[in-house]
Amino acid sequence: MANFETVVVETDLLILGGGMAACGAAVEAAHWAKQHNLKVTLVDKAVVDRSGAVAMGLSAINQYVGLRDGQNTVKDYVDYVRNDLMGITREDLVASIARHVDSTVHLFEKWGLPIWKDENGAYVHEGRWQLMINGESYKVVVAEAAKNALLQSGVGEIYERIFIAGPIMNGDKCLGAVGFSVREDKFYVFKAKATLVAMGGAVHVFKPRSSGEGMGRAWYPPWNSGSSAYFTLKAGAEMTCQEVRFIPVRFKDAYGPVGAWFLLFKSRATNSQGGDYMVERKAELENWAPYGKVKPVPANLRNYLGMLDVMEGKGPVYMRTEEAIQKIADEYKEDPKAYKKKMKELEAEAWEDFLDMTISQAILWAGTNVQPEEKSSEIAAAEPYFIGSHSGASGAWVSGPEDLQTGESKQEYFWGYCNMSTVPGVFCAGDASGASSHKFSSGSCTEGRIAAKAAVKYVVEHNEAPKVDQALIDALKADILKPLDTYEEHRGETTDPEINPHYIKPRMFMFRLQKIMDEYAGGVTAQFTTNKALLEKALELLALLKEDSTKLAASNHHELMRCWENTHRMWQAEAHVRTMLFRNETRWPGYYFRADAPKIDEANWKVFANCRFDPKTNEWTMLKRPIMTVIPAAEAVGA
Ligand code: SFD
Ligand code: AMP
Repeated sequence: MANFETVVVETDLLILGGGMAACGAAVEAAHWAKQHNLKVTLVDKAVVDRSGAVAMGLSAINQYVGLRDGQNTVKDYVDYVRNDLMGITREDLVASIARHVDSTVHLFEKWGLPIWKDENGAYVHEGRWQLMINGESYKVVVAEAAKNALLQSGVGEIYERIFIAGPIMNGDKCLGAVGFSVREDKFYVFKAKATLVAMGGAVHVFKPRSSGEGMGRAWYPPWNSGSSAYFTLKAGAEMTCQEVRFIPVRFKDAYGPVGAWFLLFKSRATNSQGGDYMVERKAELENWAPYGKVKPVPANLRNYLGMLDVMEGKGPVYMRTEEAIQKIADEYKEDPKAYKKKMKELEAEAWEDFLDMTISQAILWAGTNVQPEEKSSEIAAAEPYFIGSHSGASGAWVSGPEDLQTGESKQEYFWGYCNMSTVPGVFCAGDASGASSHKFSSGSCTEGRIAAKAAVKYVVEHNEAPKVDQALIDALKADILKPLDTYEEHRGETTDPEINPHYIKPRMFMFRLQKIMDEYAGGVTAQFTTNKALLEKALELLALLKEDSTKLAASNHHELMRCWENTHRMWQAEAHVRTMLFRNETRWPGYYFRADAPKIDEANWKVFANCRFDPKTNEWTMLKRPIMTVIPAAEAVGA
C-alpha cells in the first residue's frame, strides 16, 4: 500500500474549504471560539489567498440590500429571489442572509476592498442589488481577514493544499473528515465536534463547450468539483434542489460574465437578424405564468428566449457592446472634450470588468481584435453548473433561523441550529447549502458567518471528543489511496500509461462522465433537453461508471486528487439525474427542458424536490417538502 504517514488533527470546529463562505466562517468562528476557549481548523485544497470561485477576483458584489439607506427591504430581496427561482426558494434562509449581508460588505470595505463611489460618496450600483468594485484582489483581502482572525487570535490553524476526500462517519454521527496532501506523502485525519462544509459547487460534471482547444476553461472554477455535495451525501444528509442547475449566458468561448453589460452599460442582446429576443419573444413568457410576468424576467426565462432564437437558426446572438457604449457616450456629444473623456472611461471600464474577474475574456478580445466600442461580441448559454450561491439552487437541506419561522414553518424548516444539515453537527454554507439562491460572494461570506456562529454554539452544547475507531481510519486510508496502488501494480503492463486494461485514469473517467451527462441529462449537445427515458439511460450508464470508479488509477499526488474530484462529480451527477427524473414537469425551461413533461405544473410540483442517500443501505430516497411563506416574519425583523 502507498506509504503515507497518517497525521491526526484534533479540533473543535472544522471548516472545510477556504472560499468566500469558509473565510466568513473563519472570521466569525474565531470571535465566538475565543470566548469559549475552542479550537477552529480550516482546511483548503488550495491556498486561501486565491482559492475558489473568486481566485481571479470579481468586478461586482452581487448581493447588497442597502438597508442602511432604506434602498430596499429584506422582503424585497426575498421577493426577487423567489421570482427568479420560479417560486422554489427557502424564504427563511434567503431572509437570514439578506438581513446581514450589508454588514459583511461594510467589513469588506473596512478590510481594504475598493468599492466604487459616486461624487456624493454613495456606492455605485451595477443594478438594484449589485455594487461595482475594483475587485482583482477581492479574495486576497477576504483571505487576509480570515487568516488574521484565526491565526492572530491563537484559536485557529489553517491547512492548505489538503484535499478533503470525505467524511468520517460513525453510524449517523459525523466525526470529522479525511483527506490527503497534494504535495507530500501524508494522509490527514481531522477529528472534530462540528464540521462546516464550504467546498463550493461543481464544475465539469457536464461536457463544457470548450473542448481540446480550451480544455479546462469554464465560467465557474474547474477546481470546485462537487466535494460539498459528495461530503453531505456520503454523510447521509438530505439534499435539496439537486435538479436546479445553473446555465449562465456568457461571452462565448472565454465565459466573460454579462452582468455589467446588461445592468451597468444597459446593453441589448440581438440575433443575426438584429432582433431582440427579450422584445420579440415576450409573448412566450405568458406560458410560464405567474413567474414569466415578473420584473426582472427570471434568469432561466431570459436564457430560454435566447435559446429559442438559436434553435430557430437565428444565431449567433450578440451582446451589442458598441451600441451600449455609444448610447452612454452620446449624452456627452455636445462637448467634444467631455465626450472623448467619457469614451476613454467607458473603454477602461469595459476592459477592467474582465481583467478583474475573467482575464481570459480580455485575452480573447485582444487575440481576436475586438474593441468593444466598435464591435459586438457573441454570447451563448454555457454548460450546466451546480452552484446554490448564484442563480442555481442545489445544496444540502439546512435548518433556518428560529426567529424567522412561523408556527407552521418551524415544523419543517427548523431543527435547532441555523444552517445545520439533517446530520447533527454538519453545517453548510455558500454553494454547499441549497434553496437559498442569489447569495453570490457577499451572501456566501455572510452565510459562512451565520453557520459558524451556530456551529460554535453546537460545539459548546455538545462538547464531546469524537471517538474514532482506528479500523475505520485504516479502511478509509486504504480506499482513498487505492488509485496509487492500482497504478503501481499495473503500470508496467502497457507501453502507454494512459491506457491499461486494469485501470482508468481520471481524465478519461471525467470524459466518460461528461459524455453521459451531456447527451442524456440535458447538456449543451442535447440543447439542454432531456426526458424520462434519457434520464433512465443516464442512470444505467452512471451505475456502470460507479463500478469502474474502483479502478481509478493515479501516478502521483495530483492525479490522486483528480481521481477523487471526479468521483465527487459523479455523485453530484447522480443526485442531479435522480432529481430531474423525480420532478415530473418543466419549471426552469432555460436551465433544462423535460420534453415529456413540457409545462410548469403548479398543482403538483410547487414543492422542493429533495433526496437522500442512505450510506447504510446504499439506497436513495426521493421526497417532496413544502414551500412555505415566512415573509411576514422576515419583514418584521428585517432591518
Ligand atoms: O458576475 C476544497 N460570483 C460572483 N459573485 C459576486 O458577488 N459578484 C460577481 O461578480 C460574481 N460573478 C462571478 C462569480 C464567480 C465566478 C467564478 C465568476 C464570476 C467568474 C459567484 C461567487 O464567486 C460565489 O457565489 C462564491 O464564491 C461562492 O462561495 P463558496 O464559499 O460557496 O465557494 P468558493 O468561494 O468557490 O470556495 C470553495 C472553496 O472550497 C475549496 N475546496 N477544499 C478542500 N477539499 C476539497 N475537496 C475542496 N473542494 C473545494 C476551494 O479551494 C475553495 O477554497 S458573476 O459572473 O456572477
Ligand atoms: P451575471 O454576470 O450574469 O452573473 O450577473 C450578475 C448579476 O446581474 C446577477 O445578480 C444577475 O442575476 C444579474 N443580471 C444579469 N443579467 C441580468 C439581466 N438581463 N436582468 C436582470 N439582472 C441581470
